[in-house]
Amino acid sequence: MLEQFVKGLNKTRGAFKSRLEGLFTRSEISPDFFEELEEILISADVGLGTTLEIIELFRERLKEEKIKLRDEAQDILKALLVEMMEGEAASGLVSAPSPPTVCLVVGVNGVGKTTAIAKMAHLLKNEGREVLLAAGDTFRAAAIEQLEEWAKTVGADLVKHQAGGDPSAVMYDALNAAVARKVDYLICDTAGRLHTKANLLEEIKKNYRVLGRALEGSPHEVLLVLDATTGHNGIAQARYFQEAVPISGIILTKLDGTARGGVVIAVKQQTGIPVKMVGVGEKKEDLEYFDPHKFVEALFL
Ligand SMILES: Nc1nc2c(ncn2[C@@H]2O[C@H](COP(=O)(O)OP(=O)(O)OP(=O)(O)O)[C@@H](O)[C@H]2O)c(=O)[nH]1
Ligand SMILES: [Mg+2]
Repeated sequence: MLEQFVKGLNKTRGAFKSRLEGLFTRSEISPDFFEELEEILISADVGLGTTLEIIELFRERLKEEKIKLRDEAQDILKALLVEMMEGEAASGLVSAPSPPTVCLVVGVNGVGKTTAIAKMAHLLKNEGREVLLAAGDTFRAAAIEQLEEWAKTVGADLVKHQAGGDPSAVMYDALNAAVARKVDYLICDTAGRLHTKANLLEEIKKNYRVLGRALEGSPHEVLLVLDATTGHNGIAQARYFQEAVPISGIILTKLDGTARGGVVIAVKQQTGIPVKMVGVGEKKEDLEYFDPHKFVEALFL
C-alpha cells in the first residue's frame, strides 16, 4: 500500500526530498537554514501564509527543545507538519448511526469528482461495504454513462434518471433505494458546471436540502473534490463552496500529476477542512484515506 502511494507522490517527493536531505545535515542551525526551508516549502506550493506559520512554530519548538544541530531538527519539523494537517476528528469517513451513510460529492468541473466516487466505491467495497451510486450529474453530456461505466467496473449499483433531469430527484430516489436495500454508503455525483441558467451553488444547496428532508441527518459527508495540480486555486474553491453547504472533508485528486503536492499541508490550515482522501492516479485503486503521518514520511523517505 505504501509503495503505491509513494509512487503517486513521486513528483512532489522529487521536489522535497533532495532539498530536504541537503538541509538536515550535521551542522549548526543558522539563519540561512530557515531561509532555505522557507524556499523549499514555497516552491512545493505550501503557500506563503502557511509556510511562515510553519517557520515560526518550528523556530519556537527548536528553541524550547534547545536543539542546535540541523539533523536533530528533522523530527520536530515532521511532527509539526503532521499537526498542521490533522483534523480535530479522526480522519476517515463518517459512519451514520444506521445505514445508509450519505455522501454528497461536489467540486468544479474536471477536478475528478466522478473518478473519485468510483474509487471510493471500490475502496468501500473492499472493506466489505455495500455501495449505491446516484448519477446526480444530469447536465454534462455522457456524465451518466461515465458513472455507469465505473459502477460496472467496481461492481456497485447505480440509480439514474434521464439526462437533463433534476439532480435532486435522482438523489431522492437513490436515497429511498439505499434505505430500502440497507446499503452502507450512498455516494451522490454532481455536475461541476451547469449548462443551464441555474446557479451551481443554488443547485448544490437544493441537493443538500432534499437529502436532509428525505433522511434526517443526511448527507453525513459533503466532500469537496480539489485538483492538486491547480494548487492554491483549490483553496479559493473551498471558500466558494463553503458559502453554500457545510463541507465536511476534502478529496485531493491528481497528487500524482504535480510536484506541488505541498498544497496538502496548507489546505487544513487555510480552510479548516480536513483532507480525508487523496487520489494518486486514474485507476480504481488509486485513492487512499489521507494519513498525514504517511504523507510526511513519504516526503522524507
Ligand atoms: N492523474 C490523475 N488523473 C485523475 C485523477 N483523478 C481524476 N483524474 C482524471 O481527471 C479527469 C477528470 O475526471 P472526472 O472524474 O471526470 O472529473 P469530474 O470532476 O467528474 O468532471 P465533471 O463531471 O466534468 O465536472 C479524467 O481524465 C480523470 O481520469 C488522479 O488522481 N490522478
Ligand atoms: Mg463528473
